Amino acid sequence: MGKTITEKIIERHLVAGRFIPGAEIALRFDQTLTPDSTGTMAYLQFEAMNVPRVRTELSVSYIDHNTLQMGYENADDHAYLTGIARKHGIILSRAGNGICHHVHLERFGKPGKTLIGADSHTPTGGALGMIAIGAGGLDVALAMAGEPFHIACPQVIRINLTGRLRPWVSAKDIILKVLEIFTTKGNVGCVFEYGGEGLATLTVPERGTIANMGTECGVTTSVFPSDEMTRLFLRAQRREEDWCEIQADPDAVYQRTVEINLSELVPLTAKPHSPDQIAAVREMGGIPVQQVCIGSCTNSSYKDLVTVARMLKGKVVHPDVSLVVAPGSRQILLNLEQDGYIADYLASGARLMETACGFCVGIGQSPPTNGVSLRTSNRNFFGRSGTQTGNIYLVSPETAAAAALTGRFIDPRDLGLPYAEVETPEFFHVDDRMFLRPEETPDPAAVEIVRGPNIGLPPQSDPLPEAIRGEVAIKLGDKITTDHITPAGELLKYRSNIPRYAGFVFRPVDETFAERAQKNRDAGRHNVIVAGLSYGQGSSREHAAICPMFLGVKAVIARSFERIHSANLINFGIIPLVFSDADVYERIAQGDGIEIPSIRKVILGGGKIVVRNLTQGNQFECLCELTERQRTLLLAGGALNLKK
Ligand code: MIC
Ligand code: SF4
Repeated sequence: MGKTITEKIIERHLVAGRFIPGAEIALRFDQTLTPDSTGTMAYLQFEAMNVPRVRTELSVSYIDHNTLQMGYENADDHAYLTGIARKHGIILSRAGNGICHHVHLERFGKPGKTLIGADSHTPTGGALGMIAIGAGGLDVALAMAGEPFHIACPQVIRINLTGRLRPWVSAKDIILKVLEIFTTKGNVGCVFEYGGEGLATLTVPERGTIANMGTECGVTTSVFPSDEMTRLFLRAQRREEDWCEIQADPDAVYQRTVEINLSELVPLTAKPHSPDQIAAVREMGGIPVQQVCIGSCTNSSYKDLVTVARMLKGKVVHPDVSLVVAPGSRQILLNLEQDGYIADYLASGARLMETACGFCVGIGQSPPTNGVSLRTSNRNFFGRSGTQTGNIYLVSPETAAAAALTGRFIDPRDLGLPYAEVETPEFFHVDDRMFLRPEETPDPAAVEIVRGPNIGLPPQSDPLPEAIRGEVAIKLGDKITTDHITPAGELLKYRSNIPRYAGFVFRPVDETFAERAQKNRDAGRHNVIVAGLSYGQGSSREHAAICPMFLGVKAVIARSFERIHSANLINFGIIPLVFSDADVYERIAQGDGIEIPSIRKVILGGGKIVVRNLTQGNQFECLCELTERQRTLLLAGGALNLKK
């Protein structure tokens, strides 16, 4: 029987287990990446492991999320990250060099390799034919220490692309179509593997847009073949020697195959507040738009930004619109400048932002009250933009530029502009001088790590208690994202200060949660979170587990969990429990007294998990599928306790 691309790459990296979908496997990771936002915590934990040099082929630390540096905290984090990189053999990509996923595609990704990153959009690397997976910082720290990563062996879904995109329809519209088909829930444990003749016209950055937003479906990763397009991209990056061909076997077997005919696609949008609320742009009825943001790891490639520059050339942004543009990397910016496009942007009145995540994670550019903001990024979760009443629509660069020019939500095909496909340059202007490389530090052991006052200790957790006794500290609905649990934006600067950051847990949905939970904890009572479907969507931030742990949360009972978050909960000793009967969710209330007796014994020896609702005088069963390894982690109170 033939093999899928996923199976071929995974098999070459197996440390334990076999390629049997659903079974736990342990994988060796060749490469790691961290952004600054999750990196500090990842490296604090790496330091606690006492491993002098990273044990990967390549580890890169990017300063890319919060480069605004309001207050001293981010600058202190960045100084810490620089010292850590020098001491432990990690490449540092300095602030201003670009967003990790763009830069990694350009300079480091290699077909056939494995990459684990402390950012949920790490699967962008799948555009180069890699198995690239997002995880919590602790799992990435373990990978840097040479430990394998454990994961359920994925089911492989083939997405077969036929036909060819029509003018003004682009890669973003493909992935929005995928989101319409698969939605943001129910895809845990799957990989999207792309194939079909439609691929021949999609360049690596366009594939990157698609792989990037597979994350919004909740899949483990997305992967493309490594083909002639891949070779051309690596050649343009002056690293053709990194190319090798990887294709699925013609008789490979997939769990499911979905066909998308590119010729039939039209410009699409994801409406507020979820990336799966898909509609055709023409259905939006030309509603007025106040803000357009072009950038992020999804859509700010050279091709994206040349397309937009050509649309703007000789015109001025509509008087009611603020247009901001943030190129994905310094390389993209340098190439745009060299080819004369920056002048077109500036002449049009576009506001050039730094090559960083910025607006995408609510660091600046919050839209006005009730404002409509069209963005080329990947997440429009409630409140993420920094304006609770903001309405964020996700669109392609073409649709974004059309709105910037007209002040309305308009299909770019209706502008009547001439269309010319942007060609990828034969060679990009490559400039690697914003990387600090390990070989530039002659005596790593002598490097002093600078720790600003905001940088705390690695998280401490207690072993699992004999029983959980406390209350339902909060009851939530479906699709609670990690942006609800631990909001980012202006609070990103507290990522290295858990006691401080914990004070904001669930702030977008319930400002009183942290205080309530803290009181329970101080009174020796445990906190339990109750939630609906797909709990923990979105970011890989392990803070969404660490901060609740700090507040004394011992279990989350939900109707279902997303992969990275559920792994993070276990990593920090919080038990993810699933209602065995969906009706119980309806009956349980916030404030109910809860007891989970003998939980230590059940986790250790197996058996039914019975939860007693002391307020309502009933009890119910929960499911908790755990591997041996996960049981050990939970009993120890988390992975760091074990590794130490
Ligand atoms: C995001 O897009 O939400 C982030 C910010 O990149 C996160 C990482 C973080 O929370 O720091 C992610 O996607 O994992
Ligand atoms: Fe940065 Fe946004 Fe991409 Fe997250 S999704 S890595 S915040 S650009």
